[in-house]
This record gives sequence, C-alpha cells and structure tokens, in this order.
Amino acid sequence: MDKSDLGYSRAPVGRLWNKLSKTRRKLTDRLNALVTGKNVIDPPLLENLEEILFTSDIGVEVAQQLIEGLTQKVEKKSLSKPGQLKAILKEEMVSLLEAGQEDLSAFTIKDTTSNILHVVMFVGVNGVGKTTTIAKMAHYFQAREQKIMLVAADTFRAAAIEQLQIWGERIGAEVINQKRGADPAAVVFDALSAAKSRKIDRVFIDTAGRLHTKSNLMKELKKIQKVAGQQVSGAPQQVTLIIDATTGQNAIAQAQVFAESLGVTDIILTKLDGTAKGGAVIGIFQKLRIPISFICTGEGLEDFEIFNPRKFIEAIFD
Ligand SMILES: Nc1nc2c(ncn2[C@@H]2O[C@H](COP(=O)(O)OP(=O)(O)OP(=O)(O)O)[C@@H](O)[C@H]2O)c(=O)[nH]1
Ligand SMILES: [Mg+2]
Repeated sequence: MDKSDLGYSRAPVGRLWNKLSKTRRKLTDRLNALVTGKNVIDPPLLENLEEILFTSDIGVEVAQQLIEGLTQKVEKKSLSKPGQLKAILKEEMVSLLEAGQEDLSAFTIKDTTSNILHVVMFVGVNGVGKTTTIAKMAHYFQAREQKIMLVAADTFRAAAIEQLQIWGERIGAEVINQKRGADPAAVVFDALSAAKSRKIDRVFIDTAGRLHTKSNLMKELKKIQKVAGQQVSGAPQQVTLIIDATTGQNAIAQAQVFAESLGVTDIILTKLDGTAKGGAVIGIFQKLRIPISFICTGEGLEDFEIFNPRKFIEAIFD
C-alpha cells in the first residue's frame, strides 16, 4: 500500500493547507486573538472559546462536547496557560473524527485480492458535486490501475448524460447510457451486465439529485439499488453520499433522508476550497456518524483526497 494514501506524513501539509485557508483563518485568527495576552484559563475564556467554535459551523452540540472534553483535560493535567488550549482542542477534534471512522480500505485503495465487481452509487441533492466527484474518483482509481465504468443513471436532468460523457472522454473511461427519460434502473441493469463481461474493477453510478418529488427520487434510488444487487451479488457495496460542505449545518437534514432510505456507507464532502465553513465537517460527522471517505477541494480532477482526520485538523489550525 502506498503510504501517502494513508495520509500519515504530517509535513508538508501543503496543498490541503492552502485550500483550507479560509476556514483556518476564520477559526484560528479568533482563537489566537482570544488567548493572546491572557494569563489564566477561566470560565469566561472557555465560554468565548465555545462561541468561536459554534460560529465556525461546527454546530452547537459539538462545540459543547468539545468544550466539555477540553475542560476535563485542563483539570486533569492542571493546565493554566491559555496558549496550551489550542493543542488540546486539536487533539479533541482529531479523536472525535477518528472515533467513528471505519476501515474504508475497500472504498479507498486498490484491493488486489478481490475480483468481485465493486459497484458504487453516488447520491445527493442537486448541485452538490456528484458528477464531478465521480470523475475525480474514477481518475484516482485509474491511476491505481483499475478499470472503471461510468453509468449515466441521471436520465432526468437536461444535459446530465452529456456531462458524464464529457468527463468519460476526458479521463478515458467508458460511459454507459441510454436516452434521456429512460428508466435509470434499466440503464444500471444493462451496464452491470456489460461490466461483468468486460472485466471492469469498479462501476460508478451517477444518479439524479432531483426528480418531481423527493419521495419519487428515493423510490428511484432504491430501485437502482435493488437492480444492482440482482446483477452483482452484494452490489452496490458502496452508497456514497455527496455533501456540499458550504451548506454547513443544513446538509445534515438532507443527509438523514438519504441515510434512512438507502443506508449510506460513506460520505464525501465537496467544495471545501474557497469556503470558511470547513468546520462543518466536524459537525456533520458527529451528527451522522457515517464515515467520511474522501474530500474535494476544487473543480479539478486532482482536487480529491482520502479524508485523514489528523491531516484535516492540522490544515484548519494555525
Ligand atoms: N469549488 C468547487 N467546486 C466544485 C467541487 N465539486 C464540484 N464543484 C462544482 O459544483 C458544480 C456542480 O457539480 P456537479 O458535479 O454537476 O453536481 P451534481 O451533484 O452532479 O449536480 P446535479 O447533477 O445537478 O444533481 C460544478 O460547477 C462543479 O464544478 C469542489 O470540490 N470545489
Ligand atoms: Mg450530476
């Protein structure tokens, strides 16, 4: 396994660090201002700290939880210097994020032992970045010698099929589609049949973000899920929910609908570049308790990486 895949190397934090600059500024400029010139850790200081946290899109409950953990550590270690708080807060955040991360290796690295067709369904509301993320993930696995097939199962939105085709051409991956308005489950059924005979490693299914009604969308997605299982036993092994990180706390309610209907296996957060709301990652994770597999930090194919809690927290703190 490539060590860099695990994100263990802490320095240089580099790219991610640059991409998360707005979040970092919002969070740490205020933290630094809070502790500078203060000599003691007292309740008013902790209250101000809590306010900084929940106004950083982390969410009220999680901010409270972090402060509780922090207060306990301060007491246990008899800490008195405000300057020590940041390091402890970082550790609290890392352990919070690490606690619910499951082993996602089947989702994130090349499995050389399995020859079962791995099917991933990408779901999420419209505009969050499903199609772009599919292209990024395909590109990522192609670089790891996997053969990828893309399936255009958003047959509802105008130009959705063409958008996937353009990505397919750009990265050199086959795209299976039918005409607009076709039954998405039928598209998936045929695509998986083709994938089996073509020795494909991974199939990525692009789905609609919006239909006439939300319940229709869930029905359609469930049907796709069922049909995939009829073609490939155990498929889709992965139902990946794409969340736009800039929607902050609003994303949670959205995610719950998908999680309840479909049994989401993992989350990918997009658009972490150019937003100061990166702290939402912590709140979203804590609320949903669904592991985060990857994060996206731009519109390009390379703006995609495995989510590593420590690396992420290092990048949002100065
Ligand atoms: N800055 C930034 N933009 C992104 C990122 N991911 C996707 N986008 C942009 O977000 C817009 C929507 O992306 P799509 O991939 O079309 O989203 P979608 O979920 O497939 O949308 P629908 O098919 O309409 O449901 C596009 O302009 C993308 O370039 C990201 O990580 N950062
Ligand atoms: Mg799309």
